[in-house]
Amino acid sequence: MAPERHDSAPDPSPPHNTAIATAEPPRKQRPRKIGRRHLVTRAATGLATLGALASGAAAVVAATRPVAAQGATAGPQHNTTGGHLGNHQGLIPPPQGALTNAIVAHDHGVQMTVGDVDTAAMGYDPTTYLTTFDYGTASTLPDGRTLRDYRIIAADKEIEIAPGIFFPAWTYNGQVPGPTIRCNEGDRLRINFTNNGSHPHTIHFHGIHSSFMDGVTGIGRGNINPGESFTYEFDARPFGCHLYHCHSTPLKRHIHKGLYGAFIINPDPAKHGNAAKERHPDHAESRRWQEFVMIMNAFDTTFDGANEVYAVNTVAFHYMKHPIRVERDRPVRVYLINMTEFDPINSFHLHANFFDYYDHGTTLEPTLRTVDTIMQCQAQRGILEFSFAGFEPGLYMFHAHQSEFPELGWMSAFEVV
Ligand SMILES: [Cu+2]
Repeated sequence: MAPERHDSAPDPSPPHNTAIATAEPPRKQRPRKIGRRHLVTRAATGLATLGALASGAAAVVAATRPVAAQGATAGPQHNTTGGHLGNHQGLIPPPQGALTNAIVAHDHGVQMTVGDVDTAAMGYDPTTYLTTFDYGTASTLPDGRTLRDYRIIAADKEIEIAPGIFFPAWTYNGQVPGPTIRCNEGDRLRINFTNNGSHPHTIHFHGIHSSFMDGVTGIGRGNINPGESFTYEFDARPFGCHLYHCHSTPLKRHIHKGLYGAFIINPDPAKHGNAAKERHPDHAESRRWQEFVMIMNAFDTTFDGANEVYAVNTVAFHYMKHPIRVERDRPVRVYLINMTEFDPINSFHLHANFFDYYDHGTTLEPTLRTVDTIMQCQAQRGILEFSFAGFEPGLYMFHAHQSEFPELGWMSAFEVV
């Protein structure tokens, strides 16, 4: 059981930079209650693992003392794009770039995790995930249509969702979210699925297909038991921003453990006209766009049916520490999906800008225009389109607007250059 920190408790694990930490002026140290649990804000010393947490600890990580960063300045260091991001205390380690100098917190404000997860060890990098699309292995059917074969393997795997916080996930292809499956409208898809996990699983696609291929417990092929394989086969329709996930029971546990991914079907310009070319990589019109896949997710690290860590694409605060680079003269398209379990909704708010929104991505005309906040229930999704053309270069935040979620990890930034 991990010890919970109290005012009088000695620090069982000193911060990396003891010299600087002790040079700080005396401050009253007390755990900050952030939402349901205390969130981690300390050096990445690997001080807590899920096993310890699951054994009864009340806090995700029971330490809140800010760790001074070497070289951090004592005075304000305001960025030109966001004064409230000024560096007053140096709560995080030395930043990686000039612009990221601005990403620090007031001592009375938003906190974030210190250090970074080991993306190499995890075999998954949220930055790479944003722009990685799996088009499968393509071949041509006798009728001239494109056939795409995909391989998806379910397996149990421990993943790092915040520095030192490990979660025993169930994964598709060893990552959470699973790979982004992408194709063109009308393609024939074959999803070769093998369950190497410890529980029965399925793949349920949001799309149009037969009952037998629906990938739910008790209907059609139903559960794929450990060691079994099955090939889901159907045509890619309708175009849009969709998802896939396990539909074994209990559903909330199978989803929350990490079995989900994005499923994008590009619209066919032959059916829908020139506007479809903007979203279709085979056409030059699409190439000016900067496309990113974002799945809003969360993790219940104590298995009590409530989340402790929130994120886009799994790792808390990843895009605050590694802002998403955007060229301001090229438009941005975000494929946004909510896979958060246990909370009824999640949301996306963009700072200093507005976007057009395409609910489910199934239309080529926006379903909402000129909004800066959108909410989604679980499995709802849509496409956001916006531009920073003419904007001042700098950092532009985006985050959930349920204020608890950003404080627990769902806080991000674009770096507009
Ligand atoms: Cu499952």
